[in-house]
Amino acid sequence: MRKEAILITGANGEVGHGLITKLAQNSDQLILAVDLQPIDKDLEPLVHKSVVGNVLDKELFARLISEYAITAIYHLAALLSTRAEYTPETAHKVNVEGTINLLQLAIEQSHWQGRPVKFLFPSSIATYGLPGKEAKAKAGMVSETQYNMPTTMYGCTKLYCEMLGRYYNRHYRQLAADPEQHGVDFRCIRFPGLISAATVPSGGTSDFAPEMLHAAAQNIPYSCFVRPDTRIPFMAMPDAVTALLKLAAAPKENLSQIAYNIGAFAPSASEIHEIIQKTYPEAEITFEPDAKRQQIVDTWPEDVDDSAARKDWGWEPNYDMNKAFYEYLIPTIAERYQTP
Ligand code: AKB
Repeated sequence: MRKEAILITGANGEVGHGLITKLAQNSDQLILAVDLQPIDKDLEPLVHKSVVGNVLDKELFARLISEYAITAIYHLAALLSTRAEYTPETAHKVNVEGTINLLQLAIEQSHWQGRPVKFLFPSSIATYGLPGKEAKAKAGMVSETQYNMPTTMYGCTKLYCEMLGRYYNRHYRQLAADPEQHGVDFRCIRFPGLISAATVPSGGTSDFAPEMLHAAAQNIPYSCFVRPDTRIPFMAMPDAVTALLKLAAAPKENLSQIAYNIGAFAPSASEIHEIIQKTYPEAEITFEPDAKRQQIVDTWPEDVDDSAARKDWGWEPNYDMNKAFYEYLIPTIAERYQTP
């Protein structure tokens, strides 16, 4: 008999860290972790098995399913928005083909198990493409169906993978003589910029907020690559992990859509600067906008309308901006860098 397990790709990433920690605390399900790098030391004791490998490597997944029945997949591996612009075709390969490989694995596993396998997918505010900063200010909160015109390869791949998820969920091989019995139970969250105390992100365009904070805590000068008035939604990492687990646990019949916005707080870069400067008055933070990265952030919304998530599966952030900084980020980061 194969053992039942949850599969997590991109396990070493920001979300992976928080998710594995929480899953290991709250359930006895076996966790299979896949990442390009060997699993981080702090995660090692929490997972049943870790595999170093690429989401494009079908053999790797074939070997895993010979041993395990995968009951749920958290497919976190992706190239983020800034990095993807340097190698757009590679980003397309990793983000889209990687997702198809996992969707295919999910559908095969659904057949074996006679029930849909859950597939949790982190999408992003990068799926939006507002025409510019005036339109952005005018639009305010955007709903899931507005401005789906991403300008980055990352945004394009995320939006397309949402569509693929819908296809595998509802329409897979719709012309076959034996139409799909189970499908993949695909559920997706469009995350805002995430801020974690445990990890510093790399390759994203919303990274200015976590970079500013981690630099200040280490007393390293930081030059912010967007204008002070730049506003996008952000969220503390524990809320992002809670949201994934909450969406995963929601009764299927309550879910009226495939992809959900979730929001928490939507500060400008200067408001983030102010709160950091209050705790670290010595911090050397300057603003030197990079016109090209700024252009990307100017296409992302100021805030998101998350009423569908609130209604369908009870989404509610636990951390507003003050709580995120004063009760989670600043104390945890101080401990990490041993600052007073
Ligand atoms: C990025 O900046 O690429 C990500 C995102 C907003 O999805 N953090």
